[in-house]
Amino acid sequence: MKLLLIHPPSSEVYDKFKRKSIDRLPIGLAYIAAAAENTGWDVEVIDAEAEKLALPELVSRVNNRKPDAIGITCTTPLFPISSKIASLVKGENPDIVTILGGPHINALPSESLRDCADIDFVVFGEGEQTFAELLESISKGITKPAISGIGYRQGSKIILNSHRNLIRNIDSIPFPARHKFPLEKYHDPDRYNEPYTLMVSSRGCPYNCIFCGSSATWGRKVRFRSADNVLDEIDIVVNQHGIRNITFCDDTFTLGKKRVIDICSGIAERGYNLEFLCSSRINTIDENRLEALAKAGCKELSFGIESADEDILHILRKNIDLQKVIPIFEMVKRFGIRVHSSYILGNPGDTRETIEKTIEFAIESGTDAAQFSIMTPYPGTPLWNLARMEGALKSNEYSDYKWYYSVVANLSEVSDQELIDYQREAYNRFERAKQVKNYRETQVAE
Ligand code: B12
Ligand code: SF4
Repeated sequence: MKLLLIHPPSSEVYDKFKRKSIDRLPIGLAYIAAAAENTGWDVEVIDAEAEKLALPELVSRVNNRKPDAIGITCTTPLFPISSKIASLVKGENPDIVTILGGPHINALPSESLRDCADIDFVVFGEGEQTFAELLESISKGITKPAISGIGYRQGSKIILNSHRNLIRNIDSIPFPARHKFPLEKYHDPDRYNEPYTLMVSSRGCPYNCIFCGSSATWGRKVRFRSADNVLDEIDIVVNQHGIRNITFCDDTFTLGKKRVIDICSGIAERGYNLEFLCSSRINTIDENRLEALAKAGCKELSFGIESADEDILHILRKNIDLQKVIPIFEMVKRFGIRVHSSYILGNPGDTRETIEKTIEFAIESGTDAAQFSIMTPYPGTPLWNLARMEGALKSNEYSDYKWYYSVVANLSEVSDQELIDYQREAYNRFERAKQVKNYRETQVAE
C-alpha cells in the first residue's frame, strides 16, 4: 500500500504578508513518516513548502503517484489550504483515503471533519501509534476502525473515538524519518551553519500561558527524552545527514537542569562542531546551564516575554518575573549566546500605554532579535474560550490566524488598525534602535 505525506505550501497564506517562507523540516510529519514506515507501507513525502509547489502542481504530483492514502499536517492557518488539497485530490480520485493531523486537528477534531467533507479521517493527539494503527486498519479494509485518537464520518454523523493516552516513555518513539525529506532545502532563517535540521528533546510544557496551543496536543505534563536517546539522534543527523546546525524546538529546552547539562556535555565531548538554537524561560536558566550550552555550541536562546506590564503578564498567566528579564539577558550574552525574545501586542487589557511600554522594553532590554505578534486566540486555548465568550471572534477564516497583520479577536483597548500599525512600528523601531546602537559601537571601536 502506498502512502503520501504532505506538508502544505504555507507561502500561499504567508506571502501576502511578506513573511519569509518556512523552509524547515516539518518535524511532526517526519515522526509520522517514521511510524508509517514501520507498518510496511510504502511511504513518500512531498514537502510542498520547501519545494515551492503551487497547488495545481502539488495535486498533479499526488495524482501521478497514485497513493492509496494521503496524510496532511496542518496548523490552524494552514487548515483551509490542507482541506483544499484533500478536496482537489478527492475530486480527481475519490478512492484515495484522506487523513489530516497536526496542531489544528488536535484542537478541533470534529469541527475539522465538519468543515471539510473530503477529509476521511482525522488523527488527534500524539500521532505515531494512532496513525500506525489506522494504516493497518485501512490496509485491512476496515471502514470504522475502533482506534483511539481518530475521528471519521459515518453517513452524516461524525464519530470521534476516545482520546489516546500519551506514550509514557518517549525514548521508544522512532526517530523522525529525515531521509524521506528534502533536507538540502531547509534553511535556518538566521543563516547560521547548514545543513540544518529541527529536533525535539521533550514533549509538553508545565506552564499555563492562556494563549498557548501546546497543551491541546501534549497536555500539561512534560515528558523528557533521556540525554542518551537525544545524543543517539544527534549522532545520526551529524554522521548520516551531515547536519551542522540544529534548532531544538522543545517548548522549553532548558527545563530539567541535569538533563540539559548531560545533553550539552555529550555534544561537547563528542566534538560534533555543531551550532544550535533552543528555547528557554527566565526561570529555567542559570550559569551552569549557560556554561554547558555555550561549550556545546548554543548560539541563541529564545525567551517568551510577551508584555512589559505586570498586570497583563498576570492575565496571560505567564508566570515570569519581569525584574529578572534584563539581568538574565545580560547573563546569557556574557556567555556569547544571542538573545531572541518574543512579545504579543493586543493582549486582553492592552492599552496604548502598555503596548508602548512593551515595545520600549524590547528595545531597551538588550535582546538581539525580537518578534512582535498580534494576539491570536488559537483554538483549544483559554484565550480562544475567552474570545468566544466575549463574542470577540471576528473571523471564521482560519488563514487569518497568523499573528501577522491580521486581528482575529481584539480583547485590547486599542483598535484593530492601531494594532496592525503598532506591529509594523514595533519592528521598525526595534530595527532602527539596533542600527543606531551598532553604529555607536563601531564609532567607539574605531
Ligand atoms: C517549532 C515550532 C514552529 C517552527 C517549526 C515548525 C515545524 N517545521 O515543525 C516554526 C517557527 C516554523 C513554527 C511556525 C508556526 N507555528 Co509553530 N510551533 C512550534 C512548536 C514550538 C513545536 C512544534 C514541534 O516541534 N512539535 C513536535 C511535533 C512532534 O509535534 P506536531 O508537529 O504537533 O506533530 C504531532 C501531532 O500533531 C501529530 N501530527 C502532526 N502532523 C500530522 C500529520 C498526520 C497525517 C497525522 C496523522 C498526525 C500528525 O503527530 C505528531 C507526532 O505525535 C509548537 C508548540 C508545540 N509544542 O507543539 C508550535 C505551534 C505548533 N506553532 C504554532 C503556530 C501558531 C505557528 C505559526 C502559525 C506561527 C506564525 N504565525 O507564523 C506558524 C505556522 C507554520 C506552518 N507552516 O504551519 C501553534 C499552533 C496552534 C495551532 N492551533 O495552529 C503552536 C502549538 C504554538 C502555540 N504557541 O500555540 N512553529
Ligand atoms: S507559551 Fe511557552 S511557557 Fe507558556 S505554556 Fe506555552 S510553551 Fe509553556
